[in-house]
Amino acid sequence: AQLSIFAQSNTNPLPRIIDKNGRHQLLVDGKPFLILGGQAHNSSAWPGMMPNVWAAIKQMHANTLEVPIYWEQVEAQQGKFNFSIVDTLLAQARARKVRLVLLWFATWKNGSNHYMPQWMKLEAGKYPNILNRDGKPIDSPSPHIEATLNADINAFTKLMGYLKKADPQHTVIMVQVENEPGSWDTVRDYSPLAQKLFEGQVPPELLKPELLKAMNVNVVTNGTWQKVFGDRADEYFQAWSIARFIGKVAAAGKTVYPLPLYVNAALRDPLTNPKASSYESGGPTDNVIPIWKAAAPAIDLLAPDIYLSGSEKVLKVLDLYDRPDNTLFVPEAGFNKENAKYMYDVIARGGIGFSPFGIDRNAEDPESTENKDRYVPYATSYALFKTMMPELAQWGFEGKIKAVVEHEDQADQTVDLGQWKVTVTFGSGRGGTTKNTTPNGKAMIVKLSENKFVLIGTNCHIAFAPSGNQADKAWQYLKVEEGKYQNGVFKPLRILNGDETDWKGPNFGDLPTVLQCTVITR
Ligand code: N0T
Repeated sequence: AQLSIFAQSNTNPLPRIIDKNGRHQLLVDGKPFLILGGQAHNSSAWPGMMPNVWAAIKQMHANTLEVPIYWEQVEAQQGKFNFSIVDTLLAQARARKVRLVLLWFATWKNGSNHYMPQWMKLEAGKYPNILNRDGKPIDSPSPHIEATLNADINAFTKLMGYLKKADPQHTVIMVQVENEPGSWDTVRDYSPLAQKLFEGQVPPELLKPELLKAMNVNVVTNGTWQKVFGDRADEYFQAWSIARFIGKVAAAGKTVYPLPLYVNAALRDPLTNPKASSYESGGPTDNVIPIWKAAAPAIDLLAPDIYLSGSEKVLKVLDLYDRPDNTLFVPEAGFNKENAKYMYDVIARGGIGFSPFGIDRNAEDPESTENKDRYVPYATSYALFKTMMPELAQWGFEGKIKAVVEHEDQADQTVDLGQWKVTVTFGSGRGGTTKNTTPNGKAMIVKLSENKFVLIGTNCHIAFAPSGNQADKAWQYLKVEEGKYQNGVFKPLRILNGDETDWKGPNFGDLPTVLQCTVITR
């Protein structure tokens, strides 16, 4: 038996992302997977810090930990690698049946070089930072330096090679290459070396008509950055340069061990097309996704870090990163109770996962109201989703789910499902007479067949009305069952009726529940 277990784990297929009809799915061990994640704080990937991180993962019922690997730690001396932290993380994750997403904190961490090893920091001439328009040094590494690129490639390929050997069971399912790359405080590098490149020709990869059209740029066949891209030239040059660099690091790592790889973005306001001087320039912000795709084909997806607030902005961000050529994944979201609802929209879009940032803080004092407030909305959803993960992932992949999240105005929302119109009202009490104290209501409506639905939600009511060619008919619930999925089968606990369904439809409280219902016209 021992032998066959090992044999199986060694032949498990690699985690990968598949695409169909412009939608996406993450497969782990060949099966649909959702990352119900939590990210550790930046300085927590040290053995002495891990107990709190694991306690937080447990409290949250998360199935995946996102955790950094620090270049400065694994290659403290040039050319001498020590991956004992990887061993520690692998062993501890396996003991808890939790998967890992490793975050390669290397040349860029939030736009700076702070995770470069000391031997690099001490050789600023060899591994330089960039200069702003006035020639002043900026706390951000240059993407134009061969020595920096080669050093990062060397370290990253060593990490991927180590994983390939140490992790035949694929505890690590994905790797983030760098962290929020780009530059704060200058739109691009103005060093003489960069200036020369900037005055050169735009590379042919960016002169494709579809790409230029997608970026609202007049199609031209050649020219300088300034000529082709006008007042966005500085930012696009920075994006191309950084994406090229990271694309080469990713490609080298992938050749050694082809796990899915991604790059995360410090976002810009998605609604106002602000100037690049107001956000981190050169990272994969929504406006430069086509540049990143062309420059870094080894990167599987570009992922938004959600620190903006307001449902209009956040939902717009999810829409901008959910594309036929980009799988939606939210690797970081501010760890607050408002953000948990967006997970529903991510799943409905066929996104592959969600993770609040800085989870270990809830383990410091798990009983404090402040911490409970923050993590319970994630914990309750994760606990439920874990029981029906393959179903949720598959429904999302097939486009069967509509999600509704409560907006700040707390207004009712309707969803059109062809023969049925579904109205979601927010609040509690009979018919939702008591408004939610925060706009945290959320629902998923899964259309199993024309008249049969799965409903999942909190802090709302969900009601049906005949629509389309049956619009004038009367209707009723034939049956509403509350229950749970177990090994792919819905197991009813009870039939809901009377007060539990009569007042604007089934009533969802603070704890997410799963209902299966059939509706009829008459
Ligand atoms: C995030 C996190 C961590 C409109 C901040 C957010 C993490 C990094 N950066 O706690 O440092 O490693 O990825 C940047 C937030 C920008 C705010 C823009 C407001």
